[in-house]
Amino acid sequence: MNTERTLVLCKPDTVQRQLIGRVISRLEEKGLKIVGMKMLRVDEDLARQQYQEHVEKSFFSDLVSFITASPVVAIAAEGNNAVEVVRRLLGATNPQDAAAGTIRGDFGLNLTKNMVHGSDSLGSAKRELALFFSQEELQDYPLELDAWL
Ligand code: IDP
Ligand code: MG
Repeated sequence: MNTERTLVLCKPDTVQRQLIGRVISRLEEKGLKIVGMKMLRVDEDLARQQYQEHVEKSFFSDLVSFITASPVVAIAAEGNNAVEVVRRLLGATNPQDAAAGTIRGDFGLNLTKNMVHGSDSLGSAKRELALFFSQEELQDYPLELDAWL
């Protein structure tokens, strides 16, 4: 087992299109454990920190306008190789290229408004989780289905 935690964001388009539950279902169905979740408004400062690698890119201002335009839902997801597993669940960055069966492949067509974010490495995951969650906001608990039936 290589248990990891990663950050998933339901971006503003997911919130506006009322698809938050569909994204959460994909994570849960895969067997990932949700260990933190909150709705918040990303401000420009947080957007710059979250997307620091893209500040020089031509699309950066569009990206910041988009990500700050409406609340997002931040999710901390835990599981075996969670970072890579989540990236595969999300699909390619451009929803037009994303495979059917992935979230981006199934729900969108717009390169900027591509529904979801997932950390791209374990290092990014640690950095990004710390941007969105305090230690106290992340839960440690076992999944014990049988005990709850
Ligand atoms: P990722 O979300 O799959 O990791 P990144 O290359 O890190 O993709 O880009 C971050 C976000 O910036 C994307 O999810 C998308 O919302 C937006 N984006 C990426 N490339 C472009 C582009 O060429 N034009 C407009 N928006 C883009
Ligand atoms: Mg990225």
